[in-house]
Amino acid sequence: MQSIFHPETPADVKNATGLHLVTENTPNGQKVQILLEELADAYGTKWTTTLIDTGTNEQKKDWFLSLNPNGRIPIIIDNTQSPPFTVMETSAELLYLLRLDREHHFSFEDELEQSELLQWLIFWHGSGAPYQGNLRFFRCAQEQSTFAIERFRNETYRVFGVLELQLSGKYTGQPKEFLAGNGKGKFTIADMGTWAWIKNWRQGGYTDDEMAEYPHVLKWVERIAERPAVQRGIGERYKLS
Ligand SMILES: N[C@@H](CCC(=O)N[C@@H](CS)C(=O)NCC(=O)O)C(=O)O
Repeated sequence: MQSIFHPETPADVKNATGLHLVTENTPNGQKVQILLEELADAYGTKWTTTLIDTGTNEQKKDWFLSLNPNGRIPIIIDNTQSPPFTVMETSAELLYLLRLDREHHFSFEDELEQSELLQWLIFWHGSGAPYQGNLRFFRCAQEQSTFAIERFRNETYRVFGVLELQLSGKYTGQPKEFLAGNGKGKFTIADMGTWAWIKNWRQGGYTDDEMAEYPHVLKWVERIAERPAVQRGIGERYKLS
């Protein structure tokens, strides 16, 4: 079978043993960085990391595309599998890493609670990240399109409102600390996937007054930001020097 590695694959990627993460310290990279850091605290999980700078288009080179044809970070390479197994797409990566969450610290044993986790994980992956990502893209674009900016600004804000409904318990009578799970919920990969993006709400150009409409979302952002593993997951280890 052909190797997943290319002649130009960087040595630290090719020679890695165990779990390896190719990432950049952006919201998508941070989703997976945070879970790995949480797994390290809970189970002593170990992994190695290659940081790339997507500004240089490293992710469009053959060595990268042979690991992820979509040419985007992050990628997991699991060298404990033979041959090494690659995982692309952040939510699939979070779900893949749950194999290490033997005691269900960041997921659920109960099928219905796990379904809730999947609903919120996929809701963000499909309806939050693309809107917020496009909002940033069009706000930073050389050619300014008011129509596109307004569209993605409104949709992202609407999605924040959906999370506010879930966290406030407006229609269920059950305020929640985290997106999924019975009662007040439990901190899971659904929160990790969503938080890595929403914490950057200021970059979307939203005002304090606008976000004050979503007090439960703001409290949830703060609650998650307090976790040491979350702080490490967005911290120095992932900054290119
Ligand atoms: N749907 C993908 C999105 C990944 C993604 O957009 N990653 C960005 C960084 S946040 C990237 O690699 N951008 C570089 C590019 O588009 O070439 C996922 O969830 O993994």
